[in-house]
Parts: sequence; structure tokens; C-alpha cells
Amino acid sequence: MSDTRSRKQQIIDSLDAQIAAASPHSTRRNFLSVASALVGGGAVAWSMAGCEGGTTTTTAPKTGATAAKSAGHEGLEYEVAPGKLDDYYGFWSGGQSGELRILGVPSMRELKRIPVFNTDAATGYGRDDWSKTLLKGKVSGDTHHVHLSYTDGVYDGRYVYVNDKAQARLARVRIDTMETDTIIDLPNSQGTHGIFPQRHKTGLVFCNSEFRTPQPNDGRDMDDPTKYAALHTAVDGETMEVKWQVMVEGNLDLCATDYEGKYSFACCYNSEGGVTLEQMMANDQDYLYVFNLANIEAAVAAGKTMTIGDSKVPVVDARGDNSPLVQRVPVPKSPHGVNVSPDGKYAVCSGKLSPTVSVVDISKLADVFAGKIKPRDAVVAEPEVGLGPLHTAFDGRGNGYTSIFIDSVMTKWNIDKAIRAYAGEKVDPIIEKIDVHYQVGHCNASMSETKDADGKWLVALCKFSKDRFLNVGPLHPENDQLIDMTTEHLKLVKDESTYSEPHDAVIVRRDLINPLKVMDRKDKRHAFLEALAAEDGVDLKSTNKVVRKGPHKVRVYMTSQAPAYNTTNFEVKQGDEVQVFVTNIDNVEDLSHGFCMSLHDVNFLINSQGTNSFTFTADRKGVFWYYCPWFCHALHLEMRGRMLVS
Ligand code: CUK
Ligand code: CUA
Repeated sequence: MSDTRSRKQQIIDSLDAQIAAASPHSTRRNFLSVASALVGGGAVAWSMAGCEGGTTTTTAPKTGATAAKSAGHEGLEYEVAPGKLDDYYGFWSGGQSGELRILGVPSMRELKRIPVFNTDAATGYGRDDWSKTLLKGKVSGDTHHVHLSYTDGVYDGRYVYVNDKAQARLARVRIDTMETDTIIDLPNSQGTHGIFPQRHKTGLVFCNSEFRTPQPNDGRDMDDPTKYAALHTAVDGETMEVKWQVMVEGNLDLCATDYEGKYSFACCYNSEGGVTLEQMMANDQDYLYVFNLANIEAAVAAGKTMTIGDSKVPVVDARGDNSPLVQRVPVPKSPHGVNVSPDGKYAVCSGKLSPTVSVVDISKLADVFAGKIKPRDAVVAEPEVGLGPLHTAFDGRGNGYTSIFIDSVMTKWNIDKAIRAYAGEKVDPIIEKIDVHYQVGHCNASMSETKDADGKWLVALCKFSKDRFLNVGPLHPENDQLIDMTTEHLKLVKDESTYSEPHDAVIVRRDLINPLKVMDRKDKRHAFLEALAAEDGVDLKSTNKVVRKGPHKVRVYMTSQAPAYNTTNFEVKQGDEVQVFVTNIDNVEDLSHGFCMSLHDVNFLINSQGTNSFTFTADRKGVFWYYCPWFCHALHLEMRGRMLVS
């Protein structure tokens, strides 16, 4: 290798070349050959070196048609026939759309979109009265990570937590209603990225701020990045209150927890403290931060805390050296993902700019905190898995599956063999690599992040789809690929196009998820609406009346039952602020109504036995029809009424 470029530059060049090579008609074969020609063997040679001496069964590049052929598939049934149900719920992040999605696995059918940080025209979310209190005027978000609440190491079917990287928020969705019920701001944070809940019980949810800023960020220290810091925030998963924060010097990327409630983990790239790309990638070493929760909570209880700026949240300052609060395990440069194996033994951390994953033995961390061994001594394996490793999933059979961004493969490797190889034994931990199309980000496997990992389905969330789908213009769909993990060789069985831009997904056994079929009115939205109605002595489920609240303020209460609103006309004055409450008194599964006020930009959804409300201004005189936009009955088109504005 006479290439004089730095490793970092090789990676960037390789990536640029691959992207440049992509065209709607390129196959993976010419895609790779162009890339390797352009980088002159630099990064690609290194990628080969990563597999040296192994019996890697890297599959030959395939065209889409070959890879997708499923005749003679001896693995799991992956087609879900009409009328049949999927075995798993997939909870998908929605990236820049700001939403959360539910897919069925293995069908990969999109079953639902749950608006979280975005507004949604179909349901009125973000514009109805209750959800406006959640969003507080913001209408965009960037969701990356989706995790469900746990009890005893398995999903308990109560909540989904999801981050917003754009506005440093954490949201919670209730699984019974499948609606967002809480959104909180995370103080002193920017780029809230990795989140992870505790697994022994529904306890704390940890949130990493990826971007370092001056603390407080009020105009001071702007030119002195050495004073920038990042926060590891603990949120109570029940009350959604921010409990405490730990301030550290490095930026924090992905997050994970152990299974016992002792530690939380954060990958730290940019230990250099740089503010430019060059500076951030200068060192060959970064860290996996290990937070000792008992010691942090003791420090908080003892008042060894500070506050930052306007925030009242107690902050423990753990900048600088290793301490009883935080230990920094050195790992190769710029780690990205960290995932804990289903047996709770290992935290696996991926070196984005190193072809390795580092396996940290969690049982050794007590000795690290006790000062008996060095942090690095907790690393028990470091297999070379390919170029650009990002995230690792598990099958519960002792194997890891790491997504390899630059090589566009999933690498299956054996944890035990990796540990033995690291100890000097001549054994190759790499079992197999399978091509994915193309540039995989996250991967995850069925129940992988629980102690019930079952090793059936693996998804690879690919960032580029190129020639895999019909060309729909410059913005292509992403490609989420489904892989059967039960066959002798990993088998790609399905491509699923997805809209911008899922990062992470979790795949959950369906018996663990039991949503309502009609609303039970026990959620925060109904408490909010019932409190408003109580001001007027109104029972939402039976009342149809107009209540004047002031010279320019009117409330309209109505019920609906297919195919009619029980208020078919109401009168207001021009300029009135009108707050319409609609209660759907149908007690029937899948019988949603809506309320759309013509020419007033008002539209919202009301599910069976639920209430929703919307406030708007009756800004002009005349007759305006409101109608039900959700098909609910043979006479659905007749489900309407008139607002008379005088
Ligand atoms: S991140 Cu996107 S590929 Cu935000 Cu979890 Cu790794
Ligand atoms: Cu109610 Cu359509």
C-alpha cells in the first residue's frame, strides 16, 4: 500500500466515489468496480486486509433479481398471505419526517405512522388543541432511535421512547393508544442522539447530546472549544421528568444500558474536542464512556451538583479524568454504535473509522471502577468485521451481526470465537458476510435488544436504494431489507422502500404488544379535554351544545355516531374563536370519524369512544359545511353539518 493518504481520507474518498458512481441504472457490480478504481485500491485494499486469513464466505456481488429470488427458500415463511397477521411489530424511526412508524414483520407492510414531532394532516396531530400543548409551536423533528420500555429485560408493552435530534427532545408514545403522550425538552443539550431505557424495569431513559456546546450556552466561550461540553441526561421513564445530567468533555453518540441497572454506555467520538472534521478525526482512539449509575445518584443525593443556566436540573460535573462516576474505555477511532448482547454480558461498540468492533466485558467493569484494572482491560475482543462498522444486532445464539456501511454488507461473527482470537487462539470469528443494497446504517434483529432475542429476522436499514426500485426522482426511497437468520447462509428475502429516513428499528414479538381497539379515555389527552369540558359542566359523551365563553369566544360540543353528527348546525359570530369538541360515541372497532370545516383549514380525527378538539377563527360570514373525512358508513358522504357565521 503506497497510498499516502490518511485512513480517514481513504474512507472519505471511497465513500465519495461510491456515491458518485451511483446512478439509477448502476448495478452493485459496476458500483463497486467504479469505487475501487477510483480509490486506487486504498480503502478497498484495507477492507480486504480486514478479512485476511479468514474463511469469510463473502458472497459474490449479485444483481437485484438474483438476490431477491426466493424459489426454494428453505427458511422461514416470509410472505404473509392476505388475511394473515405478522409475527412481529416493527417500530421504525421516521428520521427527518419526525414521526414513528409501525411495520409488520416479516411482511414489511407499513401499518401505521404515528406523528410525534411533526404535524399530520390526516389526524390533525400538531394542530388540535391537545397536541399543540405537546409541540409548543415546533413542527419539525429528526427521530433516530426508538426503544420500548422494559421490565425484567423484555419489552413490557407500555411505552415507546423516541428522540428528536433536531430540537433536543425526548418523546413518549403510549402503546395502548399508539399516540404521543409526552414530549420534553432536554436542557443544556444539542443533537440529542442516542437514547436507551433501563432494562431491569421501566426506570430511567438515558439521552446523549452529540453536539458539544459552551455550558451555559449563552454567548460565552464561543471561541474556546476546550470549554465545550456534552450532557448524558437521565429521564424518569414513568414521569418523564429530567432527573439529572452528567457533564463530560467528549461528544456522546449512541447509547445503551446493561440488563441490571448498574450502567449506561455512550460512544464518544471526537475525544479530540475538535470543531472541524479534520480535528474531530485526528486521534486513532476514542472512548466508550461507562456511567456508574449508583455513584452518580449518590453524588446527586449528596448535592455534589451544579445547575447550568436557567435549568434547575442537577448536573454532576464529570469532565476530565476517570472517576467513580465515569470510566472511559479506549476503543479505536470514532465509534458509532453500542449494543449490549442479549445475555447481558457484553457491550459491543463499533469503530466507524476502524474496521473493528470492540467487545467490552460488562462483568469486568466493577474492577475498572474499583481501580483494580485499567479501563482498556475490559475489552475482551476486537474482531475485524469490515469497513465502516456501525451497529450490531444479536441472534441469542452467541453471534453478532454488524452493519458495515462502506462495504455495504452485514457481517455475522461469533462472540466467543472473537474473544478466543483476541486471547491469541488461531480461530476466525467471522462467519459470513451478506451484501446489502446499499450503505447500511442501523440493523436490528427480532427481539435482539432483549434477553428473548430469537434470531429469526434481521433488518438492514440501507441509506441508498439506487437501482433497487423504480426511479421516483432525485429523492430516492431508503431500502429496508429483510434477512432470514435461520438458514445456513443468511438470506435476503425482501426489499422494502421507506420514506425519509428510518435510522433504527426494533422488532417486537406480537404477543408483547396489545393496543386498544377503541379508546378507553385513560390517556392524558382525554384528561386534558375532560378538564376543559368540566369548566362548562359538560359530559363530553352525551352533550351537544354551544357555550359562549366571552364576546369573541365560543365552544361547540358535539357527539358523532355513524353516519351523523348530533349537532347538524351551529351559529357563531364573525371573528369568534371557535373551539369544537367532537366525541365519537360509536363503540365499534375501526370506526373513526373526522371533522373537517370547509375553507377553514380545520381537519382532525376522532377514534371510537374518543374525543378531540380544535380551535380556529370564524373569520368570514356565511354558511360553511363541516363534514366527516373518514369513510365510516354507506351514508358517510351525508355526515355533515353547517356552521352559520353571522
Ligand atoms: S444513527 Cu443513523 S445510522 Cu442516528 Cu443511530 Cu447510526
Ligand atoms: Cu363519519 Cu365518515
